Amino acid sequence: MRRVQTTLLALLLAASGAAFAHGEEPHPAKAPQEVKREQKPWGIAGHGKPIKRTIEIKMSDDMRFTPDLLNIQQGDTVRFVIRNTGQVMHEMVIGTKKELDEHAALMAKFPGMEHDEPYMAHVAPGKTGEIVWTFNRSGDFDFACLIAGHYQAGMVGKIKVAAR
Ligand SMILES: [Cu+2]
Repeated sequence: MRRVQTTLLALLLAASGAAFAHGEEPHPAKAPQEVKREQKPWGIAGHGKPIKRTIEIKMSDDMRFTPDLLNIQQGDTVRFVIRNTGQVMHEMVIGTKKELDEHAALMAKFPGMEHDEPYMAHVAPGKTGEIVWTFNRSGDFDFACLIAGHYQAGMVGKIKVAAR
């Protein structure tokens, strides 16, 4: 068992190419998946933290999020339950407008580009996805569907994080 874990770890490290000093970081008690805990201007991955709110978001083929304006208190960890009620793929990506603009431009150029980060969820038609995110910084942020054409069609929402 121990050897299997060591081998897995070695494989993961080789795959990610991550610099890793053993013992640098405590292992999380519970990791449903490998989650990058990188501080972003719009917050940090919230997995493992107590959920303060659950917000349901609907994504539809008229290129709308419902609701598309969210008011959140700084420090809150939010679970987004994101339902795709349409017939085509949609996604929810949280970020600053600048970052989403840049990302959308890339997606328009490379429509098949695959990406995965803890602040995004790609949801197939009829399915539900989830994001758990801690809004530890105040400010005005956006969320968007960056699938080529969707962002350009206005598939964007606003998140206002009020300072505590
Ligand atoms: Cu979309």
